[in-house]
Amino acid sequence: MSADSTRPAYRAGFACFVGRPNAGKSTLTNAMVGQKIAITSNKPQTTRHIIRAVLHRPDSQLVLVDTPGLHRPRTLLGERLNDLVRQTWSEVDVIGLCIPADEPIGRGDRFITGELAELKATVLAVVTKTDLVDKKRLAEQLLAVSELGEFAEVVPVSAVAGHQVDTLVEVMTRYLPESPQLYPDDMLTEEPEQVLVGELIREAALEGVRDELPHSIAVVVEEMIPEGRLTKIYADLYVERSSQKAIVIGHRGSRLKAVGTAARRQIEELLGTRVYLDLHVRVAKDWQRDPKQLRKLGF
Ligand SMILES: Nc1nc2c(ncn2[C@@H]2O[C@H](COP(=O)(O)OP(=O)(O)OP(=O)(O)O)[C@@H](O)[C@H]2O)c(=O)[nH]1
Ligand SMILES: [Mg+2]
Repeated sequence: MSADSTRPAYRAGFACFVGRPNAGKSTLTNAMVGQKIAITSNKPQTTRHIIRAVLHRPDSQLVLVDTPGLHRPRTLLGERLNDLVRQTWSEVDVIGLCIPADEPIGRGDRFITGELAELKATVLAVVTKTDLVDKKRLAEQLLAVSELGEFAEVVPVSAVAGHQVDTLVEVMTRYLPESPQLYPDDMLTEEPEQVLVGELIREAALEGVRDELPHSIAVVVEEMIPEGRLTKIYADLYVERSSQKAIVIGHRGSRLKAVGTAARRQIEELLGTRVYLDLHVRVAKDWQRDPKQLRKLGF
C-alpha cells in the first residue's frame, strides 16, 4: 500500500483570534503554542504588537497571529491598533472570535460578529475561560454564542486549565487550505528578540499599576549586547507625564527595581543566557496622541 494515498494533505495557513480587550486571546495563543510568545495581563489593551507564532505538526503548519483587542479608539495609538487588527483579518484563513464564558455577550461582540461576516475567512466562535463557570452557565453561554452569528464551529476552551486547547488546534487546522510548508521546521516566531524583550519588560511594568497608567507605558529596547553567557540590555520605559514617572519608579526606586527583577527573569528564560538589564524611565509627553512620538516608539 502506498503511504501517500492514505495520508491527509499537508495544510498550512494563518489564523488569528479576535475579540474585545481582555477576552483571553494572548493567553490562548501562548497555551496553543506551548510557550510564552505574547504577553498577557488583566488590563485591557495589553497587546500592541502583532506577533506570529508557528505551530508545527507532521502534516500541518498553523500560524497564529496575536492581535490587539478591538476597541473604541480614544487616541491615535488606539486608531493605529484597530487598523492593524482589521488588516490582519483580511490576511488570515481562519478567525476565532473569543468570547469569555463568564461575561454576558455585549454590543461590542455583536459589532465584531457583523464585521467578520463580511470577510472571506472561516469564522469560529471560541468561548474562553471556561474554568471560571459551572456546566450550566457554560451550556447557556454556548447557546447564546451560537445564536450570535453564523459560525463554522463553536469551541469552548480554557487556556489556564488546558482544557480543549489541542482540540482547538485541530479544529483551526481543519479549515486551513492545502499548502506547502510556510516556515522552516524549527521556527517558532519571526518577531525580533528585541521586540519580545521589550514586551516582557512592559508586562512586568503593568503589574500593580492601574487607571490610565497601563496605557501610558511603552518600552523601547535600545541595545542588546551578547557577551558570552551574559546579555547586556539597555532599555527605556516611557510614560506620558512626570507624575507617572514618579509612580513607576516608586519610593527610592523600589517599584522600578521590582519591575527590573521580574522582567530579567522572563528575559533570561527567553534568551537562555544571564541578563544584565539597564532600565531607564523617561517622559514622552502625551505620546499616544503624537504621530512623531508614536513612530519613535515603533507604532
Ligand atoms: N481563569 C482564566 N483566566 C484567563 C484565561 N485566559 C486568560 N485569562 C486571564 O484573562 C486576562 C486577559 O488575558 P489576555 O490573554 O491578556 O487577554 P487579551 O484578549 O489578549 O487582551 P488584550 O491584549 O488586552 O486584547 C488575564 O488576566 C489572563 O490571565 C482562562 O482560560 N482562564
Ligand atoms: Mg492580548
